[in-house]
Amino acid sequence: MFLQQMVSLARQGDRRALARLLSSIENGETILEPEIEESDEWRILALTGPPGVGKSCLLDRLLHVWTDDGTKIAVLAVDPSSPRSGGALLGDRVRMTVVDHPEKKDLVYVRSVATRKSSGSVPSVVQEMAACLLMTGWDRVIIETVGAGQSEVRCAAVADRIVLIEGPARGDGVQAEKAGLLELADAILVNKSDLPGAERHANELRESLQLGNPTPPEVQLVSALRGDGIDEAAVLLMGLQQTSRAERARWRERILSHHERQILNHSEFNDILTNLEEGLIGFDEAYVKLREVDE
Ligand SMILES: Nc1nc2c(ncn2[C@@H]2O[C@H](COP(=O)(O)OP(=O)(O)OP(=O)(O)O)[C@@H](O)[C@H]2O)c(=O)[nH]1
Ligand SMILES: [Mg+2]
Repeated sequence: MFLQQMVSLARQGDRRALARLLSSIENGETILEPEIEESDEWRILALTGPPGVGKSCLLDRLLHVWTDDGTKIAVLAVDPSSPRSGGALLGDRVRMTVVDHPEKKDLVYVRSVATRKSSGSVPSVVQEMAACLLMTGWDRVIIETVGAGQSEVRCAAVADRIVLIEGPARGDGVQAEKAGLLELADAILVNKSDLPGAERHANELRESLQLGNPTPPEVQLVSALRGDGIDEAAVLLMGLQQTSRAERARWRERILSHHERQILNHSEFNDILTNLEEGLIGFDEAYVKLREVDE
């Protein structure tokens, strides 16, 4: 009842209802069962990359362009729980200018996902929130996530396409490769092209991607600060097709995340942990139980 009513209000543009709906998913009070559809046109796009690389600034620029034709776009900004010290993060976030723009503000919705609050699997929560936004009349959903840990990588894998945002070279090689992010990317934007080292890094990435890869993802230079390359990036991303290599990596992440979600949401999960703790059952038995279909 609550769900239907809130969905219907949110569809009519009631942002308080939408916020309540998303919070109830975030808190695990509402569980949606999103279906993963495959189509040529993406509905969920992930922007991922190291902290401070300019993801939010870039997204703000892209939103200004993408909403020009009236497309309604919602953003889920996933707050990392680990990479930087907790509290200050939200305040740290660059304010999106598009949300204050008189003609654009109704076409954009920005919502943070506080991963620290979540007791369940974060990627599942993000996936359900994205599905909820699509259900309530948003044309596209963008997930902004710091590509730092495995959980963040899985958040990105929820999306239909993944765009990796990089910055100028820092002299320590291609970090994204280590994080397993490079193989998930359908395109790469090297931001801060106004700074030295950006072009060098773009070349490093191109070289690294060409190794054993017949159809490497595109690498483009942009500057969110100056607005250079933004129109080109907006076109590239909007029409982005998935690369087969990224598709395979994404399915892998999705299966792992589904598995984790099933286990975390199992009705007996806490009891089984207690039994393990008390030595009443062993690991094998516990695991078999957790994999039994839960009614
Ligand atoms: N020089 C330069 N600075 C930029 C550019 N884009 C963003 N910045 C600056 O980089 C800093 C971080 O920008 P954000 O957009 O917050 O970066 P982010 O990747 O979203 O950061 P987190 O969400 O905290 O991971 C800000 O101080 C921006 O002003 C750019 O193209 N050139
Ligand atoms: Mg940001």
